[in-house]
Amino acid sequence: KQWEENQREIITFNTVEDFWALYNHIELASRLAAGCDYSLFKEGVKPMWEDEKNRKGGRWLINLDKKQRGSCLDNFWLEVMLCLIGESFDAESALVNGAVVNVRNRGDKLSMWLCETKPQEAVVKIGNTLKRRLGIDDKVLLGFECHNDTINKTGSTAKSKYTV
Ligand code: MGP
Repeated sequence: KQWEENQREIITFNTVEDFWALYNHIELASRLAAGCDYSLFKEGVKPMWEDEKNRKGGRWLINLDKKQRGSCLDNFWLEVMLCLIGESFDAESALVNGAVVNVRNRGDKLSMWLCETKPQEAVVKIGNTLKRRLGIDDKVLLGFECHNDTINKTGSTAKSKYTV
């Protein structure tokens, strides 16, 4: 199937209570089959590069190693979702469109999707907040990729526009 056909809308929620009702009802990311994703986006934004709100944007990417599925994946994904629904990025929250978790055998990935790749100061502030909220060690670098670079990448990784 085409990638887009495999994206299924599950639910729209407006309250924290409804978020927890959903969260308590669905599988943890770590229990999904390899190849599956969860996406959580603001209402009206499709979790794809082509969406008008994503087209000029990019993502902060967190690459996990295989061992971290058991130790970090579910906690990190919950914290990423709580950052989104709690609008934890202050004035920069308007830049944030959503987040994705990719469950992959070669290493799971989490990403926070932004509607713009500029201004640098705001994008970097979001990256730093994300890193701090997840308790990621300073020595571990997170990269921000423009979707255009991800779309056109030739190898397994796209170049990073910023790192924190
Ligand atoms: P992926 O699922 O984001 O990552 O993209 P994965 O599986 O780790 O693969 P890798 O390429 O990052 O190593 C896998 C493939 O899904 C992409 O190469 C695209 O073919 C397709 N795809 C992913 N996304 C996020 C999109 C999207 O937004 N739009 C379209 N059209 N295809 C996408």
